[in-house]
Amino acid sequence: MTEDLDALYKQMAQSIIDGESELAVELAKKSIELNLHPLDTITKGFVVGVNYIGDQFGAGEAFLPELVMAGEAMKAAVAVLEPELLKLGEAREMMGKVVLATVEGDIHEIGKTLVGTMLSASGFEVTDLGVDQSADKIIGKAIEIDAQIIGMSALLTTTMVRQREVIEELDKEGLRPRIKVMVGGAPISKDWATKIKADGYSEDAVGAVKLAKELVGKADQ
Ligand code: B12
Repeated sequence: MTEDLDALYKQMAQSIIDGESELAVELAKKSIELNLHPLDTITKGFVVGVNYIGDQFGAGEAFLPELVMAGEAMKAAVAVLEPELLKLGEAREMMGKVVLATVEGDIHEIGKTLVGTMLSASGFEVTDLGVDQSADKIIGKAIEIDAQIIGMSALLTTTMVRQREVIEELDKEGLRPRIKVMVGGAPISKDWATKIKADGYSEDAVGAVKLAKELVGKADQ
């Protein structure tokens, strides 16, 4: 059984590497039939593939069309699994309001959306603004809905500086510490979060939920 499972995870990774959206969707559905944990399916299966193609691209051994197709396949697979992730959360008290966005100039959305789904499943009310969002839009929405947390994703070394801009703007307007800021994305580190004075950083969606709970003072729930 474990060997079968390993083979299935490998097939999932390969479907992303090959940019085979239909196959990725089929495999995601199969994982649900097999009652696999959706987060395992994502992290042990599909993410392995998208990371591989990302590394290949970084090394000049894969090109933009392959990156785009892998991204599409990844998005399609995660979309099948999102309702399953939401089902994992039980109804409970509202934990807090989060405005989530990928920063301006950056269109990577898969990780940000996954973080949003996990936060929703854990009782947070999430307003996902989507990708390529300016500081003004992010802060404006947070004020409008009286959010406790702003979560920002950045996947490019050229766009991670935008996270700092949002924090500086919040400081200037005297909106901290009322609005806490958490940051994430592949190039983001704890050091970066400290440097830009974010309230927290997490390297994955499970950690993002833990962090968000800490930021609203509900770490024990
Ligand atoms: C898929 C992909 C794309 C897709 C995105 C599709 C989509 N709809 O999102 C497409 C093809 C569009 C794309 C485009 C580009 N990409 Co791209 N892409 C990737 C790739 C392979 C995977 C990203 C991904 O989805 N990972 C899977 C998810 C689940 O992981 P994640 O995003 O890291 O998110 C997790 C954590 O980071 C964290 N997290 C994320 N957000 C947040 C937020 C908060 C608040 C918290 C707490 C946590 C958190 O939790 C998530 C879940 O566990 C990465 C390589 C990589 N390994 O990261 C390159 C990569 C990020 N891309 C790269 C590049 C260069 C580009 C392009 C500039 C290419 C080009 N020449 O046009 C463009 C940029 C366009 C733009 N302006 O944004 C480079 C960046 C290099 C750099 N140092 O800046 C990378 C690293 C590839 C490489 N090795 O060169 N890309």
